[in-house]
Amino acid sequence: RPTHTFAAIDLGASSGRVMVARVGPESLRLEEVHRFPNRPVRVGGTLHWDILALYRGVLDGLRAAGAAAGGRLAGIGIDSWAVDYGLLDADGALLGNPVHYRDTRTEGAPEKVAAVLPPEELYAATGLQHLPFNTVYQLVAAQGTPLLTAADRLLMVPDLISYWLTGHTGTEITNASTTQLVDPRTRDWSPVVAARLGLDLGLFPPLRSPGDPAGLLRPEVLAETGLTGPVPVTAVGSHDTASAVVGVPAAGDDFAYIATGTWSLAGLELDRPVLTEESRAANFTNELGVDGTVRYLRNIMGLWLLQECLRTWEAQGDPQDLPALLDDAARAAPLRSVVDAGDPAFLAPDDMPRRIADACARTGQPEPRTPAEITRCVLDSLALAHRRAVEDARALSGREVNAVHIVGGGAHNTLLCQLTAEAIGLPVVAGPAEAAALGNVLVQARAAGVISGGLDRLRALLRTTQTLRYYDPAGDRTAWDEAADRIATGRGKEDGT
Ligand code: ADP
Ligand code: LRH
Repeated sequence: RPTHTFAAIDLGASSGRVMVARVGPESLRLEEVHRFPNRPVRVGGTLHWDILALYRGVLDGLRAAGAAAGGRLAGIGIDSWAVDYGLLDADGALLGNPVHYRDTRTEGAPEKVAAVLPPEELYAATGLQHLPFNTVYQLVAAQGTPLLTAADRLLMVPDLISYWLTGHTGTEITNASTTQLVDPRTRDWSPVVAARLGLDLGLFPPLRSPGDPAGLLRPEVLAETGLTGPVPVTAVGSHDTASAVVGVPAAGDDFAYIATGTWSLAGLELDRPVLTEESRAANFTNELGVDGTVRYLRNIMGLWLLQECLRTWEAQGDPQDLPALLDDAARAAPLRSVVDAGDPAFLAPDDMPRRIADACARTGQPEPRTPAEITRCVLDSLALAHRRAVEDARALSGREVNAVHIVGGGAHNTLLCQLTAEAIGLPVVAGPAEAAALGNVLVQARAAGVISGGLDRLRALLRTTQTLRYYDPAGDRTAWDEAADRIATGRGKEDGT
């Protein structure tokens, strides 16, 4: 049977990668052709994405993809992390450099927004979890600045890369839903929210959906990458988490997913949003998914906690080898100290081992000291946060859950997968690690007519072609209950409740 070769550009907060997939009606083979680090840059007191370095990584990756595919690609799709954007002037030139969601410029913006639009009303209109960096807060923080005033258009990061590759603009809906300016019921902008906050929706190019054409590679891109035209770019779930959820190899609908990379995004796929006050209080988000679905999930701090520990140890002259560290962590005392992986104290880049030890001390637990103890604390804490998110999602949506899927880079972390299975008390299926790239190419291949069917059909192809690992929920649940109580008590103390 003939196969077609597609490229997925997947930009994560820790690395960007270009993957090539050979897809046929019953076959799917993914190959990484280029990976490059994503290193933010602080300049003038502001934390930026190095967007041109990322774009260079994209071009290098497309050149490598062309080399792997004999110069011919059937299509390209782009996904990246959410919420961030670039501004263009009327000539289409980039104004300034996209700001990183971990920058502190949004401090005070949630309070400013709440003064004109109470959190209850904002949630009822947009269904988005309160995260201090949602695009809406970034825009309110930038209101009146020369840059925003000069802007003619605003492009979310994957739409910006797509614009540079094709010369055409658009706003892909799954990523637009992370701006907190979209109504998840209508799957369209919320003019009421924008008007109340004085934000101009005219900055956004028209909405497009996964599967829509996004333009052809420009001649200068073909020349630079050695690709033979025409090469179509197709809109995919351009929010990486939307593509990762397409890449969950589940059968049926009684599953929860945890996309674990820099963040852990844990929740359910639903066909309509849950906009209740209980859902807002539990800080659950209703992001939009592919094929009219809703991604009902909670953002959990994720492996950022470990990445930032590794960065700190390295800066302190004590670099760690990740596989050896994870082996040591597996032998460290379990559940000795745990932290709340939703604590905003962990959001910004800084000394993470210190912040973790401080959080343990604040909640009356022993301070982890060695890298192995700190790593065990991080992984136990993530497993607990995964459990809480899955239990809350079940209770708030009424959906039955019988299996948990872990996808993303964290699927390689066998200790995290095992701890998550034990904490939740349900079987865990781990993999694929590159779910976002797979979800990206599956949507392209379907749009190109190479494969057909709904998400269930795309997932069936994953089950027959990808390697998965299974984890049994063995062990003593009472230890996890007791640790969960410690976090709840700590949270209570910090809230003053
Ligand atoms: P993002 O897309 O947010 O950049 P990824 O999904 O690529 O993140 O996940 C990156 C994380 O996955 C790393 O920080 C690391 O913790 C984990 N990871 C990747 N490979 C391995 C591995 N071989 N063993 C253990 N953990 C791994
Ligand atoms: C994961 C992710 C997540 C967002 C965050 C900003 O890469 O897209 O879904 O909340 O980055």
